[in-house]
Amino acid sequence: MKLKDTKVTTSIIKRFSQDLLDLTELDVAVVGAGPSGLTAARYLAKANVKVAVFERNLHVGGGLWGGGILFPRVVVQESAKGIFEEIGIELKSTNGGYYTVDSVEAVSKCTASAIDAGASIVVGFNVEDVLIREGDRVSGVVINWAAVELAKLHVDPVGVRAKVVIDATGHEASIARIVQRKIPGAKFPTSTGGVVGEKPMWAEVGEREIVRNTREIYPGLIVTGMAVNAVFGLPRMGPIFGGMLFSGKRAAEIALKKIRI
Ligand code: 48F
Repeated sequence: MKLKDTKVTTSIIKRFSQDLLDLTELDVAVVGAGPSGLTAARYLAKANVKVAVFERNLHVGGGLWGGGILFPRVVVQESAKGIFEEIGIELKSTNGGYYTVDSVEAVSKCTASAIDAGASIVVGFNVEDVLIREGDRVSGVVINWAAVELAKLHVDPVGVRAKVVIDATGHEASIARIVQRKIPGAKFPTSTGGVVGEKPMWAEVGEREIVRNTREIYPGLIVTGMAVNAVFGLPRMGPIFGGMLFSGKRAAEIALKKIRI
């Protein structure tokens, strides 16, 4: 059979345009495809919620790939074992109730399980703004090709409507910072009323507090993962990852409640 160049072209353009059109109205938009965002997306999709993850890199996984000091293994505490096993990740027991996980396996299975549950993941898209509607509510995200930003091209972005937005952007907490910058008087439930900024590393406290503080910080905006610690001024925790997955799960539970009101 003769391969027609234009068939390759039209197949790609038709398929991706269709996929993208389908994502213009969402139940939940997750920003960032790190462990917390992927986990939130998986639980939401499992509950039949229309959810898409927008990731600015061409790869998913965020800070999970690099493990600790570039040794691609991360640590999981006893209490978080189940949430990793749920998606078939193998845990190797070390000393004193700690387990190690292969980063590549963890990224792959967090991603595959989210997709299999029905979540869409789009890479190469930067979320550069939010939509504010219905009074003062975060009602969607504003996206552009990350390549446009990298090349510093003057190209306008487009909007995507979502009932709930989840900031899973990691240390940057970039969506919370956008809301803080663009909405004068916006108040978050933090000690300063805004993004406090992450504190020095203390795994024990960081892991304990991340789930407790995973919440809606502004109408329509939920924070999860390291973005929680950045927003609330909590310590970072280094290469221990139980809290990331638990926080993603908690964000999904909160989003579900909001959607179903
Ligand atoms: O950083 P990241 O992995 O966030 P996380 O899910 O997990 C944190 C851990 O990896 C690690 C840690 C564990 O103790 O400290 O750092 O909280 O993933 C965040 C993802 O968000 C993307 C970014 O490229 C990364 O893949 N991202 C950030 N800002 C934007 C974004 C944006 N404005 N638009 C799209 N993607």
